[in-house]
Amino acid sequence: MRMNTWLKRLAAGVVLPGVLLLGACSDGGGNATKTGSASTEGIQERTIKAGIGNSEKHPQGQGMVKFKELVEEKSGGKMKVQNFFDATLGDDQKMTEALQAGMQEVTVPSTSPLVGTIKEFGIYDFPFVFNNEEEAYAVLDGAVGQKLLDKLPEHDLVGLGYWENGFRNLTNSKHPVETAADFKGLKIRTMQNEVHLDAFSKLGANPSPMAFSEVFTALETGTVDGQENPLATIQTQKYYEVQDYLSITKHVYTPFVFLVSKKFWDGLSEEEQKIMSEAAQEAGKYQRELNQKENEKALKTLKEEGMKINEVTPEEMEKMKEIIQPVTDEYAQKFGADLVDEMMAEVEKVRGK
Ligand code: TK8
Repeated sequence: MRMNTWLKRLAAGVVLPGVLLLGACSDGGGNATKTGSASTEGIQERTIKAGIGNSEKHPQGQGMVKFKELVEEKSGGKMKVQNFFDATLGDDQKMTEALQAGMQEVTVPSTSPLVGTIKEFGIYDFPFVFNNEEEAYAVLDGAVGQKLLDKLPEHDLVGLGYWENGFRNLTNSKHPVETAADFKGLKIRTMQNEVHLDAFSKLGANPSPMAFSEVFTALETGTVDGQENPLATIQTQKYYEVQDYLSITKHVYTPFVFLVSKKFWDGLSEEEQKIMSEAAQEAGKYQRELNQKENEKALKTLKEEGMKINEVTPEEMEKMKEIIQPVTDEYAQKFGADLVDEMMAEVEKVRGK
């Protein structure tokens, strides 16, 4: 009997380094899928509740479907992701609070409504900073983006990278917006974000902040005349049913940030954290590519749906930018001039290439 127990202990002692070694080997091999299934020792049965505001059809929804597939595959089916779309768990702010409280595990909000928690995220809300996605990626995936993600843990959140919401365009029920003067008097729904509010006020519009899930009804009932979002959202939310005019303003690029509840994260093994992190990044890469494609397609669909679409000339965009500049300058001071300079230097680097 005694001998037997000793043997077992010995065996356990021998097996342990073996498992560690196996883990180390597959890490070095860089094959993420194998890492997950080769050593499921450090992986427990878990259910991850993940929610977003957009629909499953939206590129963000498709990104979540991909995230689910990847987590389940990498964990050998032990970690399950339960996706909730269309703000059924609440809007961006509410879901972020649920993560902080440990009631929900994952959400991927726009960064804009996070400014109430971490003001520096507002640097992404400055209008007309990025000319294209590549410039945005350089900032988000570089040192500046990481600095902001590093601020999340002290607010009970962990950030695993940025996904893409994209360039926002204006829709409204009144008239085409071709010049800065055309904003005058338009009641526009904005996200819950001061930079957006002040920028639209400066242009002469009448902005009001509102949670995403309330937008369609507000447009339909005429509580507001217009809203602004990337084309894929205008399509999947069917805003074209209640909005006649689409103006390609591309006035701001907004990212999504992949958030995990810190309470949940801290209870994960290193292996499980790695699975989550790799899945978020791989799904993010897929989501960005899909988003660009879908935005292009959406323009055609929105035209077919009968929206009257107008471009805004670079000259007019420049004028809009000038009008908004005092707002940008004011908030640059609030968020940290050094941080803003660092962001702009990153953009300049891409432009110089
Ligand atoms: C979805 C939102 C949305 C955003 C907005 O939860 O609120 O207008 O663009 O996509 O994050």
